[in-house]
Amino acid sequence: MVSLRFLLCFLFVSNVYATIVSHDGRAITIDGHRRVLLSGSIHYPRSTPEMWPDLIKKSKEGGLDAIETYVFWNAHEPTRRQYDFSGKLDLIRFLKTIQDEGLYGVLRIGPYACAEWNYGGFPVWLHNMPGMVFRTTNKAFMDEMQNFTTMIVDMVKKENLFASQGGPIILAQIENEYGNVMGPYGESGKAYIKWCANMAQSLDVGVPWIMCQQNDAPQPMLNTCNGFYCDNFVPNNPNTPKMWTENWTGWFKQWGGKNPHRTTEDVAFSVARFFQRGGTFNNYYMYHGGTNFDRTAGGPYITTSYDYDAPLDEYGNLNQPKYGHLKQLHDVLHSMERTLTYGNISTIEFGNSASATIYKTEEGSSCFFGNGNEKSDATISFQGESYVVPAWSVTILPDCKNEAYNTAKITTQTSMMVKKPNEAEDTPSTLKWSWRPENMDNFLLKGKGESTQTQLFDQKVVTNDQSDYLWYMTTVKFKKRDPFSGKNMSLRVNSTAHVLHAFVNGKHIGSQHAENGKFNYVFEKDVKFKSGRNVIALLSITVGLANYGAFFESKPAGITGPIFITGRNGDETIVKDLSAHKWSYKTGLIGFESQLFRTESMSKWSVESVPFNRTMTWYKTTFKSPLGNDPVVVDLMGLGKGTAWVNGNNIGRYWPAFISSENGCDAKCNYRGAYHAEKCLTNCGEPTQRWYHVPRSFLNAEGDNTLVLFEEMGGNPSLVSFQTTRVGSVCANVYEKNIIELSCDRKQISAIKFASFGNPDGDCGSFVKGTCESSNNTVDILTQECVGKEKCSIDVSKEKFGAPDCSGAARRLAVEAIC
Ligand SMILES: *[C@@H]1O[C@H](CO)[C@@H](O)[C@H](O)[C@H]1NC(C)=O
Ligand SMILES: *[C@@H]1O[C@H](CO)[C@@H](O)[C@H](O)[C@H]1NC(C)=O
Ligand SMILES: *[C@@H]1O[C@H](CO)[C@@H](O)[C@H](O)[C@H]1NC(C)=O
Ligand SMILES: *[C@@H]1O[C@H](CO)[C@@H](O)[C@H](O)[C@H]1NC(C)=O
Ligand SMILES: *[C@@H]1O[C@H](CO)[C@@H](O)[C@H](O)[C@H]1NC(C)=O
Ligand SMILES: *[C@@H]1O[C@H](CO)[C@@H](O)[C@H](O)[C@H]1NC(C)=O
Ligand SMILES: CC(=O)N[C@H]1CO[C@H](CO)[C@@H](O)[C@@H]1O
Repeated sequence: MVSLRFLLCFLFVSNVYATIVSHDGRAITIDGHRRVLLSGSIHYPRSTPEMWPDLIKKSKEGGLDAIETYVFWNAHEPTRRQYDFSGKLDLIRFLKTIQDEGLYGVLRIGPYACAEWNYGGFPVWLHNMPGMVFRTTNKAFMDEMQNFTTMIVDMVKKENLFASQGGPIILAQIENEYGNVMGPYGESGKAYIKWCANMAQSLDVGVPWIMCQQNDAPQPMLNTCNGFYCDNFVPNNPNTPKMWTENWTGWFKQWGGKNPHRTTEDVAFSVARFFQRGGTFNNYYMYHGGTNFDRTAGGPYITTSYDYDAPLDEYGNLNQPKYGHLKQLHDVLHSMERTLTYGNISTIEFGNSASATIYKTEEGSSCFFGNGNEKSDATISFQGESYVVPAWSVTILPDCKNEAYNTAKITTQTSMMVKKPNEAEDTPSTLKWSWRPENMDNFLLKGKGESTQTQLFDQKVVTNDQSDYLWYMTTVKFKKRDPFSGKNMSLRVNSTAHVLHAFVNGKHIGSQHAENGKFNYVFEKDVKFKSGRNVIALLSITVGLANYGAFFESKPAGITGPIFITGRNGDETIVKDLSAHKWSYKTGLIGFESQLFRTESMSKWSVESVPFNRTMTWYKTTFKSPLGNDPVVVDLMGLGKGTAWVNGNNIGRYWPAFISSENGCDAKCNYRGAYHAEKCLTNCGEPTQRWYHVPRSFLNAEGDNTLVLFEEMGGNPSLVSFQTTRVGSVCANVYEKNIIELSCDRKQISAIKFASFGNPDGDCGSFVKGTCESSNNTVDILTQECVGKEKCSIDVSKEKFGAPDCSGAARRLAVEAIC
């Protein structure tokens, strides 16, 4: 049916280069052939156009067929009907870069993205339209959603980027994970999803549409799975192939949280198991996570880094061994494309979570041996041979005889990244600073804003999200003979401000933010009011708007109250509710309005007595760009919280003062057993994020560069330094009869720090000799083969390294090389 529909469609499109994308119950078909498709998510605004070609090239070399991205509505339409597709937002250029590299594209228009992106990708002006409810049968919403979706489709069609036009895009997505939140929308939710399907179909893109996490996706929408594991997923129609659109390669990070890691072995296991159980399309979420520049982080409290522990790290470096181990898996899966997509499938269960799946065609067979047991290895007897499948792993045998790959046996090097000081500065870390205070006189002492209301408003309503900052100001008067005048009182604010700074009569009385995982709190501080007029100025700061959940658009932000002042005079208690007082509002800060962050800014800065620990302070310095091509980071250790700019480019919010809790990190991470976001954490007791990415394209290679910081809480800029990040050393720990490649990523291997063939112990960086070891000088052999080269390939064999007797146990080579 479907193929016929698309076929008919093409008879009328006179593009000879058109690619026909369709599907049947087994796989996506391209020009009539069923395909094994491996895809990876890269969100274009989370890197720069200058980085795109390298990221996409590395994705291709990593064995991917396709790149997937969301489209970010609020970035493209910041003000209603005013669009921005420049720089990092140049969607068409990104899609053409994918095309130039010869990869396919998967375009998830949504336009709801989630993605830990500010407000899930919805513009805040949309929320502020009358009668608006998101993601349901609300006319105002549907009109706007259709308008934006249509515009994106038209733009992409105009450039002939759909496969049906000879372009790279093979799949498009409407809505996103709606099935997860649909319940609360009731019947309207069901009607809405039908409307989405019809609307998408009417756009006639000539490629299939997908709906992820949507069990009731109306035909011909393809419903797909998102999750850490999708092997048990069954599509809702026999004609829909088993597709995994979000396979989480790691996890995101929140301010105050730790660094999440998902092991290479477990990611590989989840993918191999998905293909063992009939899957044919897999997308890694994320393949490159990147950076939440500017105010794009969602949340609240999502960090500026969106590294995601993805195969390509935040800066675009290979995250080894994850990148290489998955590349080998992709190569093996591609080599089996025909049997996987056309073979007859049979499965043998051996009990104890061990199973074999055989894909059989006339030409030959391919096998998967799976072991889902968390503790014990399995011995599988198959066609007269016996195979050991380690716990929580899958072995792949493209010919059903020889093991080509096992998810738990890593033969790819581990790369240890290091940060190097900026050699272009004569004396690194002695940057010369100038400063100026944020001008707050009108607010702190006069309480004078732009508008006045006798009510506390949600921050989104007032600011339209044009800024993180909103002043809420009011005055309280005490008569001279008022019994509370001059007495201790307390100010109590029931707050959903992501961060709150409170001032009374110009004096900072305290700051607060929600504890990890919670969104509201009560701020309470003692204050002494004077007789006469007192100004209460509350600065509410957003740190990314909510991006997930039913009706998430109405989750409060800012100071929604109530606000009280309370005091005691002997037995008498007074409680004044200020919530319905006259509140004066002011969006944004003066320094942002006068663009102090711009290099051309003419404002006066002082080099005298640069203050430390001063709230609401601007700092500025100049620096030389680090030499070479290695990615650049700025170490903001010593600072509190604020925003940083390099040459006027906003590199994101910083908050190194937010220390993650001491507990919950695993000294040793076990890949066996189901992964969850609390597993394999590191960085306990350290700043949540200390280093911030400065893309090379933001820098002048010659001459001076400017760094501007706006510090809210108080910090010490004297520790700030620019650094580069690169491979410091590489390690391998592999069994005999494997070939291991060591590579310093275009740098020379300078020395072999450790090498032992036998049963060495420990991990990269801390290897030690075991109880048995070859008497050959392993270090010398490796020095000869590797030192002075960018990469070397080593055959781990007894012919080369000798044959120590390890009491019958398999021998391994452990090596650490310095780059
Ligand atoms: C979107 O709405 C505007 C009016 O606000 C209209 O001019 C424009 O044609 C619409 N675009 C699409 C693609 O429907
Ligand atoms: C696959 O199954 C079909 C239907 O049972 C059968 O006709 C065909 O011969 C099988 N092919 C192979 C290679 O076993
Ligand atoms: C008023 O507050 C100050 C400082 O918090 C405290 O030292 C003092 O004891 C308080 N006085 C009364 C009467 O509570
Ligand atoms: C704060 O407000 C929330 C709702 O906005 C309410 O549930 C809570 O009880 C309030 N807390 C206090 C201490 O007033
Ligand atoms: C800044 O404040 C912190 C904590 O209050 C203090 O430990 C530190 O010494 C202060 N630094 C400077 C340079 O004043
Ligand atoms: C390593 O040892 C084996 C066996 O002991 C020997 O044949 C081989 O030549 C040695 N290789 C080197 C490079 O010394
Ligand atoms: C259901 C669920 O948790 N979905 C999440 C999948 O991962 C993406 C990216 O991390 C999130 O945006 C979704 O919320």
